[in-house]
Amino acid sequence: MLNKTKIIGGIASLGIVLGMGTGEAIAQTTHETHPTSTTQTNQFRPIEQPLSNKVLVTLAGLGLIGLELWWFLLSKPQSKKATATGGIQEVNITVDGGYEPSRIVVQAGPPVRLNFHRLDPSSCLEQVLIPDFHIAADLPINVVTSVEFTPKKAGNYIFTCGMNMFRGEIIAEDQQTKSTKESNPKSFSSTDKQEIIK
Ligand SMILES: [Cu+2]
Repeated sequence: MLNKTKIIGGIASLGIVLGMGTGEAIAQTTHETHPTSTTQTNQFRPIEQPLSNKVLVTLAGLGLIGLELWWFLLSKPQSKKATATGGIQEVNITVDGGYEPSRIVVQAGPPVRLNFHRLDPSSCLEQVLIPDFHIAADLPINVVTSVEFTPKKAGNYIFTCGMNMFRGEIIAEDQQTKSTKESNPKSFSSTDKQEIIK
């Protein structure tokens, strides 16, 4: 009895081993003829990709890295020049996930009015601070809030949200350096001089 079961067991195990062997052989032969059927037998078989695909993926990756570098290191925020209306230099700023524009160019001397239009519901942007002019203004949502100050000296002034997470820059340029750049000092006539004195 014992011998019989041993023999039967031995035959059975041999059969399993043989079956596995032939099964693999069949899988290998089918691999050669039908490459798509191998995914069922071996899940983690490396898939051979053509060189063009490898090059394409590499280039796409490098392109994305380049885009990130440009975004964080080279892209400059949009700057906008203030428009003078009635002696006041005015700029409209949209507050939505930051400040747009975030770089404002004004002339040193005349007063400046910044019209903040807040669209962003996040509490982060509910306040705007301009420390150099001692301004801390609340910005209600969907409303234009005007802030006025006078940059007497040329320079860069920062404005931020209440938590100093978003920021913008006010660049006050000197009027004198600007006017000498625009007009040629050699061609000054007497009438030009009179206009400057005025
Ligand atoms: Cu904030």
